[in-house]
Amino acid sequence: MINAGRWLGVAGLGLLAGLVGTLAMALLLVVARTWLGVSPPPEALPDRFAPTLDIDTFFGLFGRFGGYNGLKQFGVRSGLLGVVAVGSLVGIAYALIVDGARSRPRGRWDLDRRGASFVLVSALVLWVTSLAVLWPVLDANYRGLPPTAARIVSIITLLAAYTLYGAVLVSAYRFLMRPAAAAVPRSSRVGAVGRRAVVLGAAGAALAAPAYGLLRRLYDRATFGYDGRTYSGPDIQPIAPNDRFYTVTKNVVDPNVTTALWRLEVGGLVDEPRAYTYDELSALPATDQETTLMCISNQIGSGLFSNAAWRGVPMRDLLAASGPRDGAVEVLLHAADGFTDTFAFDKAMEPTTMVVYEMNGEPLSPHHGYPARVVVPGLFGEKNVKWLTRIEVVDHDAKGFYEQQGWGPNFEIPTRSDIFGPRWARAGGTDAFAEPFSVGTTATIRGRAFAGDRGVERVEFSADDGETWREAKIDYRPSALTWAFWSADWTPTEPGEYRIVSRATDETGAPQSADRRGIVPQGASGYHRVVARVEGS
Ligand SMILES: Nc1nc2c(c(=O)[nH]1)N[C@H]1C(S)=C(S)[C@@H](COP(=O)(O)O)O[C@H]1N2
Ligand SMILES: [Mo]
Repeated sequence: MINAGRWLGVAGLGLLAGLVGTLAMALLLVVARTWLGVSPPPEALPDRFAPTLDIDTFFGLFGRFGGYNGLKQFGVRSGLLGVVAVGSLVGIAYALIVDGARSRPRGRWDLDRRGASFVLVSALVLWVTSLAVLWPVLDANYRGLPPTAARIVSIITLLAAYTLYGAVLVSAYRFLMRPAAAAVPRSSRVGAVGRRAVVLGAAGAALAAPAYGLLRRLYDRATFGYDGRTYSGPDIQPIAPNDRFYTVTKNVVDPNVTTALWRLEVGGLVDEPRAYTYDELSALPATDQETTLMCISNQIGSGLFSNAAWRGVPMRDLLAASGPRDGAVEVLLHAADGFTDTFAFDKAMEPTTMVVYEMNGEPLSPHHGYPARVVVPGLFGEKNVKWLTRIEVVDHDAKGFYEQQGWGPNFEIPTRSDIFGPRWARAGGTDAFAEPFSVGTTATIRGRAFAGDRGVERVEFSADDGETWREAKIDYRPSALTWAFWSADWTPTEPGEYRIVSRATDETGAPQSADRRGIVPQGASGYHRVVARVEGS
């Protein structure tokens, strides 16, 4: 006999029990994220699928959700909703199954067997599905465990989370439906269930409060404010202060590695795999090296682009200590956030390719890869893997996080130059100086040039959109691995509109390409043009 009122009541109680179970699970997951570094499914899922998108889809989603940050927020929010939805639905289904079997004999602990099996199977199915779907990202650990240990901890945490969910669901529902004494009239039995529902709701709120508090703490560290932060403007320095160095990350919340858990492993195709602690790494002979980093997504004239003085260990020292075998093709780099990237083994063996732990005399900051990152001169930013946990020597052409989307295949930084002073602004795709120039008054145009690891030989300057060129002065050029700062004095003689342009030549004698190319898939090229308005004096 169908009794819609009863059905709804039971479903409601199942929903309540399911939500309390979900809250208990959420608390466990957020505790595990905070102190153990395990990425919960709402955070792990977007990471799992981002590399599988092609670049056009990826950028298309940026457009729909308000940039990379909007997409990240959407991903996390959908994940949270998904968890609540699954937790609620399983709770409702459980209640209906148990309720449909009130007359069935009960097993141990007075549990309905079919209901208990349903919860057990649901938890197992969730666990196995999570492992299957999330497998490639289970090796992330935001506290710094290297990949294999990280994966084991992720697997155990997920099992614990789903088990806890099932146990709390069953207990909560049993608490709600505890049989009342037979003598109690039906009306007050309903009242008893209502009172217990209130008690259970309060217990749920008690679980929700700390979970929310920890979630808030994670949210306060979230990347919404700093991902894609540029270093630009007329006041930029040859060496960027650490807190202004450009920042790019795939993460919603960056790793906060603890050196107690962190290890740097060297493994794969080597005779002797090793794992270094932070103290062991920083006790090795160190090298200081100034090197400029630039993101592949840096538009011409933009500031995903900074220079710093790094201290660390040449990667080839670490590789040599493990004895790489014949047939090594690439190094596959793994990071605490599950990020991976690769470059040629020969590049890894160049003396300037480093694993660094200091930036401008200070330990790396959490956003720039504490405790250790790769610095690989000549290759785009993404190859400079932050929060490094493992260097794996491989015998094939492996693909990293972004390369899977279709970036590359060439990640060598082409020669380029741009203008940063006086101040200019970008509007409708045109860069124009903010203030007018005056006839007869000498102004100094300042800019930067970069040629990967090939070194900037010279920079030329044109005030007539490239019709005529003259040599710019080099103001800063410490080595071939860094940007150069340049300047040129300009005294306009006629009022009007001028197009100021620069071009660089690298130390091999190759000039910067004038071809305008967008950032996809191998980084932008072309001259930086800034429009100058000259007024009569
Ligand atoms: N582990 C990890 N390393 C990473 C990234 C990341 O998301 N995770 N982003 C890469 C990208 S795309 C760039 S451009 C540089 C940026 O380094 P920065 O933030 O220190 O400037 O880090 C690279 N290394
Ligand atoms: Mo990047």
